[in-house]
Amino acid sequence: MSAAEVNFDGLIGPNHNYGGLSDGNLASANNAGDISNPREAALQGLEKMRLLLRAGLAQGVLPPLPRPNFDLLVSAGFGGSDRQIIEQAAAQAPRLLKVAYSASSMWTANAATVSPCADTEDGRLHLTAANLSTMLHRSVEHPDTTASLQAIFSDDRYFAVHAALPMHSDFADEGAANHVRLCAEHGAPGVELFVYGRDAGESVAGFPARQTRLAAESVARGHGLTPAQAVFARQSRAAINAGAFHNDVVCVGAADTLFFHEAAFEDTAGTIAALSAAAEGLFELKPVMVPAAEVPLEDAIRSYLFNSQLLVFPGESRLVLVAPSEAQDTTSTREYCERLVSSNGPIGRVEYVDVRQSMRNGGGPACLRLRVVMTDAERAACHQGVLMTEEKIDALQAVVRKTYRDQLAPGDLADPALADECRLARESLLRVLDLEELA
Ligand code: SUG
Repeated sequence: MSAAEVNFDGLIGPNHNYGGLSDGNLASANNAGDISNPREAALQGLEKMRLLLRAGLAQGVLPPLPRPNFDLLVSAGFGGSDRQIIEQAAAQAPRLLKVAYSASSMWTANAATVSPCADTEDGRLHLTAANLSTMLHRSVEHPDTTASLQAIFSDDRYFAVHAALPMHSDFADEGAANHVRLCAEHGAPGVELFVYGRDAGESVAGFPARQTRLAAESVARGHGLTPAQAVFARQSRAAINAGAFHNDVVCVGAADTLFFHEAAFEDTAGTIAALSAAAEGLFELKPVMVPAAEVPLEDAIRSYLFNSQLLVFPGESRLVLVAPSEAQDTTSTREYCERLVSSNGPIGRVEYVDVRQSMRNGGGPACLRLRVVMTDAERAACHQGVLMTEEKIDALQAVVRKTYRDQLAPGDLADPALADECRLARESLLRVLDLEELA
């Protein structure tokens, strides 16, 4: 069956700020309290989308969620008018106000886990919203994310949108950031790799492990994957404790290629053997392991080399790695990339992109996108307003230029005018996407 990968990027909201909310995410911690530039952030994200669109790839977006999250503030006992809620929260619970204002839905790799129809028992495309239960600011995303997914993938002849798993640490789920699909070509049956950091009920020392094996297995079952197609691998504790809070900080895969750091998995040989066995008869796995001697784990995490998009570009015989510009600025990763493309391996080119505003919160090119492999019929059946054209990118950028601030300091969240600006900006974006129903 012929199918193509559509990357659904998170449209970065006007509330993008450096809240320092994510324990175990070094960039978030290091930049906590800095002044962000929401306008530049959104424009950078949209330019990345334009690059892929111009290369002939299909590009979608997921809209930003309504922020501040008044429901959360009301749950915490604040009441009255919007202005009063914000003023009280700013005075009494400033951290909670940051949580309510987080723009973290931009990282759509965490929005859901997706299995294309070629892999599922009922032949439909399955999406499970991630509960993101580990971090408070992320745990409140899933109801609105599910609503967005339902609005976009509403035709149940083609799509099954599953609600998030139960909100408990045993079911901790961070979506596609811990999931890699490998295949001969997008439309062919694939092998799905689920990476987890701990078992349900297990407590681990150090930074939080945000994905459990139980969550991964539950998603695979819900999607109707055959056991032979699903591989479960444990992320290494060393990687998590060095700051790889999701597997996609140390690993990315596409088509028949898995590109990963030596320290990504607890049992590298076992993981590769299990993937190769699952791939038998479908494709021959091409593992590209980056040794710590060439790229130290710290450099991999600081530069986000692996948080790149690995893409089949039309007309190019080898894969293209769309990497953050930080990987070009870091000597070991830049030199590694030069060797990588001049070898005759499966990755033929590296394209660097500037998504620095997002990177400073720990979100690289791969965090910003949710991969959805779709057949032509599925693409025709989904909501057309979110599929990008250059004109739509221009229109979104015009809204951003007109409505977003170019500076946002943590103290600015106390300004009740910001809440109105965010609402109006989001409404204008939703209008461009023909998604006013989500307003
Ligand atoms: O969950 N950062 C996000 C980054 C998510 C990156 N996604 C992937 N690796 N797929 C997180 O830690 C920081 C927000 C703040 O501190 O204001 C934040 O949520």
